[in-house]
Amino acid sequence: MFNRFFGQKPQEDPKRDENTESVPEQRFNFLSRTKQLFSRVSNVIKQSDTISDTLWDDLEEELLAADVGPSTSAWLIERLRQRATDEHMRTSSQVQRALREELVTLLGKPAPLRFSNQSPLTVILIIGVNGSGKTTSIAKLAYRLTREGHHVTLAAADTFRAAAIDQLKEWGNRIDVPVISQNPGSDPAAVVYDAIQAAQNRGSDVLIVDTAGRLHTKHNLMEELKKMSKVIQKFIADGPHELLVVIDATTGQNALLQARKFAEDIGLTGVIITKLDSTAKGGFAFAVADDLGVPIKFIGTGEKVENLAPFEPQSFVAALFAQD
Ligand SMILES: Nc1nc2c(ncn2[C@@H]2O[C@H](COP(=O)(O)OP(=O)(O)O)[C@@H](O)[C@H]2O)c(=O)[nH]1
Ligand SMILES: [Mg+2]
Repeated sequence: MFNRFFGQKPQEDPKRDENTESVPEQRFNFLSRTKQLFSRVSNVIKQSDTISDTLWDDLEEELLAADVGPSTSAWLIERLRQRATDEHMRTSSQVQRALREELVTLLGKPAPLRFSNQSPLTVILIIGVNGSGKTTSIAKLAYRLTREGHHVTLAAADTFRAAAIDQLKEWGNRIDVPVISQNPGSDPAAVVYDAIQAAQNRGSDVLIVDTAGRLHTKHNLMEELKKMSKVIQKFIADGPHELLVVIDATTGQNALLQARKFAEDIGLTGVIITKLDSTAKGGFAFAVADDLGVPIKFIGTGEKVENLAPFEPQSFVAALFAQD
């Protein structure tokens, strides 16, 4: 399994990312910057002659540098120390293996999208601060689902900015997916109402709702989300089926603080981490999984519509430590 990702060359040209879904060796090119930091994590372990306090201190420092985050890094070190004692570890490769195992465990099991088993229509709400990549991720997800044979409708419930509605419509045109919208400033819950009816009339099986990302008026945003959920539940008792927060990896630990506020106030079901291709802070995924307690469902790996991948913890960790 791990060997599959060994020996791959870092890919310099971001354009080469497209259409590489089916080519395993190239699937993780987008992680090249993050990998540089994780090779330092590996080196600290490899270069250590003994399993000592110095190793644990140096390792923690490198995990922090890789943006794994203070509490997650501290937890990992504690866990590894314990395992090293319990399992009588003597070699650096034992520590290396244990670290990988713990990182995979932190990320949890692969978590596919949840589809309704009661209603023909599954409703997915997408939330997150402006600029995090919500609208782009919605287009990517719609594109992916359409290719898998689903019939998708989109709802432009980010009615706060005219540009947001136009952007979603533009994506809808490009990927040939209907977008239900109203005028800027209209009630997002009314858009959702229309969109559910339209989706049902068209025989769609998935409705994805784009929402506004105004954290500075957090209360209103939460009220808006509750109202949207109520409208959805009028039609579909077990909806919404997914409430996914989009987090921009380039903003690192700050974005995590914002997402935690969402997680505390509403029932998040998962995370989409975007822009992993533009950052060395991919280690941030571990902090996200650890801190928010919901699975990472998808990752954004570029700006193109194909650049959204289901998150696979085991492959992700393997790719981080793959040697070029
Ligand atoms: N490189 C890269 N850029 C992304 C990714 N996802 C989104 N973006 C870019 O991030 C910017 C903001 O995205 P947008 O969808 O408008 O964010 P929204 O305000 O949350 O709806 C756009 O320029 C997108 O092209 C990604 O995975 N990788
Ligand atoms: Mg948007």
